[in-house]
Amino acid sequence: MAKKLYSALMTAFNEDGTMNDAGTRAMVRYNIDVNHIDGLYIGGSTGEAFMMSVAERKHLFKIAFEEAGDGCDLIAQVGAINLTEAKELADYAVNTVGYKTISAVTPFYYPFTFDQIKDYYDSILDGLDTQLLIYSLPALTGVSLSAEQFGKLFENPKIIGIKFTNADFLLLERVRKAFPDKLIYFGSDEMLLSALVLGVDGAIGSTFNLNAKRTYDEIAAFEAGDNAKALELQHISNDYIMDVIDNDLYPTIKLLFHEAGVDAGICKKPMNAPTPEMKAGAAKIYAKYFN
Ligand code: HMN
Repeated sequence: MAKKLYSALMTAFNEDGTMNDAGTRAMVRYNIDVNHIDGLYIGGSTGEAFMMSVAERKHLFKIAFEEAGDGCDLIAQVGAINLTEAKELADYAVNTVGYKTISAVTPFYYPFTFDQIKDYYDSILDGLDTQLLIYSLPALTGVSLSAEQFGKLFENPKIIGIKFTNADFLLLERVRKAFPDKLIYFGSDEMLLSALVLGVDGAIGSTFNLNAKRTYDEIAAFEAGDNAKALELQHISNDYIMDVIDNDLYPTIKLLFHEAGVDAGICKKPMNAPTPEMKAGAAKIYAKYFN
């Protein structure tokens, strides 16, 4: 099965923190029309969803779905530390809007037991006709799951895989071997090539919003057995990703969209508003990697 690339969709905001729908829709369009992306991961970390109200998250699911039409796969990230809200978001995404696939971040902040985490996933899925990707991101959530624990979550047949944002390659290999039929989408864009070697099904990430073509070329080179070319492309992508991180990750991706002619709005506070220095930095990055 061909490996798939999903951009983690950004949410555009106005200076007063309200949602900028035109900007979000324009980023959906860019991903479909210019990147020819396989899919979009909506309302994740890159989407700033954890700083949005439930009403705003629902609105995001609705406009992204409307704009994308059948142009690409869509995954709605419904996870929230408030399980009632996560269930409401899941029900809305699936039954009101029509998403076929959802994802949920592991519940974070409090040190929940594994049984509590399993109950969270089973509760989100209870009564819903859908499929779910576990969103595992230990660096930000503090929640690390073992291969055995992933296996226990997979006992729920609606759980089809993992969005694996983790540099633990031994764990990735163990999970890949133990669950060959589950989907694993890798989430650390800068380590994609190593994850491809371990047999991931694709990747979901923020940096593909602008860097999709180079990443598709890398995957194609890897699949053709041209590891030297794949590594050369990963080196360039990583130069790009490091430059973007140094310039402030999420605000800079939005500035790069501006450079590409897409009015992507800005980030929501407490993320940074773009400064003249950041704008100049983004213009340089765009000229260096995309011209
Ligand atoms: C999401 O939930 O929005 C993303 O899919 C998360 C994704 O794994 C990104 N992780 C974070 O932003 C924390 C990566 O694409 C990441 O931005 C990239 O590898 C640069 O470090």
